[in-house]
Amino acid sequence: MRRVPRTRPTRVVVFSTSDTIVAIATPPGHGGIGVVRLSGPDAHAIGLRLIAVDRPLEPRRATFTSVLGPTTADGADRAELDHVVATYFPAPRSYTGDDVVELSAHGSPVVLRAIVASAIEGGARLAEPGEFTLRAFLNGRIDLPQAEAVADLIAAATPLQARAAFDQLEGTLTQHIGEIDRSLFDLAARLEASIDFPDEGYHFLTAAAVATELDALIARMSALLAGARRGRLIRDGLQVAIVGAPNVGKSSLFNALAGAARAIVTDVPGTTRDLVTEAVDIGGLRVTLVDTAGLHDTADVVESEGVARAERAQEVADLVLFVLDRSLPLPGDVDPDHLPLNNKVLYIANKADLPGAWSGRDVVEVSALTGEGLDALRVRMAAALDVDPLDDPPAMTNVRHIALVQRADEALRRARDAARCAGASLSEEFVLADLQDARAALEEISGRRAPEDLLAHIFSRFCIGK
Ligand SMILES: Nc1nc2c(ncn2[C@@H]2O[C@H](COP(=O)(O)OP(=O)(O)OP(=O)(O)O)[C@@H](O)[C@H]2O)c(=O)[nH]1
Ligand SMILES: [Mg+2]
Repeated sequence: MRRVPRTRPTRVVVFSTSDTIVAIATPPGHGGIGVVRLSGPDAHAIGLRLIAVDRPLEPRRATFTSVLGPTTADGADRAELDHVVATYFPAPRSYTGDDVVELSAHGSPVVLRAIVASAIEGGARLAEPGEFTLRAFLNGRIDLPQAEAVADLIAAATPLQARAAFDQLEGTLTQHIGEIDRSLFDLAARLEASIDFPDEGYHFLTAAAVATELDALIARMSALLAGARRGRLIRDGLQVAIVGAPNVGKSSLFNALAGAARAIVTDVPGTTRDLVTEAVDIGGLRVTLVDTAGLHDTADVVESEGVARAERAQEVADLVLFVLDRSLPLPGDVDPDHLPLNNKVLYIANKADLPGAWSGRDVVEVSALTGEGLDALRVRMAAALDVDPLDDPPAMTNVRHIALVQRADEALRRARDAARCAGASLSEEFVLADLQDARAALEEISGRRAPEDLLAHIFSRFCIGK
């Protein structure tokens, strides 16, 4: 058979809100409760068909009832599948902004799938990944950063990540961007008035006044960007590589920090040959620890590939834990008081439970075996990564937003510099063009001007039911 080349994407992105969608909203598997969510114009009608209730559901009231199986050919009474609590959220005051019905049954995949199947039989369509949240966006309930925050909140692995995501969901970033955008709109309107009424013989705005207003906006953007590095680390987490000579206890330290015997530990040098990773919470940050092969010259092909991988992991890491064995003399060329310090490396003197052969300034003494010094090490790691979990998370954490604010910031700086140099001969058109660039970037953040493929990309990160 001839294969027809695929021209359409495998997943159709739906930007319509005119049909009714259904999905299991709780995670796959067995649980105490499982929720099926219906959203769309027929949610209430389809929902009513599924349950043993013969009058309209009262808005926002939990109704205890039963969910019914499919109709049979002989017209016999439909069997009850489970008890459910049905709740109806009429538009627009629902999660999606559509009419929504939520059925909370016991968390049985069999029951939940049967409810979804009946809803589809009743006219609903299975929701695409992220489609409930997409509808909330399309219906204007939330903007794009808030929709992205839902995905971040669901995916959060540390309390700090969850807090940053929740702030964004609450609209912290939306508010900052909105205020800057409104000021830009206002300034652009006044500049346009200057262009439209040239006969008045004067500029509505002096170049100096424009520059001053732009300075204030640039300061606001700079404040947003100042927290961005920390924000990005909070959201995306970071990589910490554990490196050092063979047998110094890298894998033991890795296991101790991970709280599980993930990596193989033996007294044979060259035990670890591949990268082993594990996500841990260091001071509220999501850190991916990477255990590596001991760095040394070797003729063994497997080991030398391991060493090459270790070197690459060390290069890309946000922080390197360089492990030394404190119970053995250091190699002659290493002076423990003058280690090549930089803000990317922490030197660890491991095996502190054994008699020490040396000590050094700026090294963190630990015993991976007894756990001694590990808390201090975590504190040093958090400090080296320069992210204090006790501080409020910054408003911006997402590289997409950061890049767009940078673009807007550059456009405003161009406009400001033009206004500064212009004196009496201010060219409103030039300044306006830069202001429009800045506004376009800000509107791409909020989603007011987001292309469909961007939306598709963002919402495809969600799972079905979100
Ligand atoms: N006494 C003592 N022994 C330790 C400590 N940490 C590791 N060891 C021992 O040191 C040996 C090597 O430990 P590993 O964790 O496998 O060392 P590694 O650096 O991962 O070694 P390679 O993977 O071969 O490079 C094992 O026998 C461990 O039990 C420690 O803090 N104290
Ligand atoms: Mg190892």
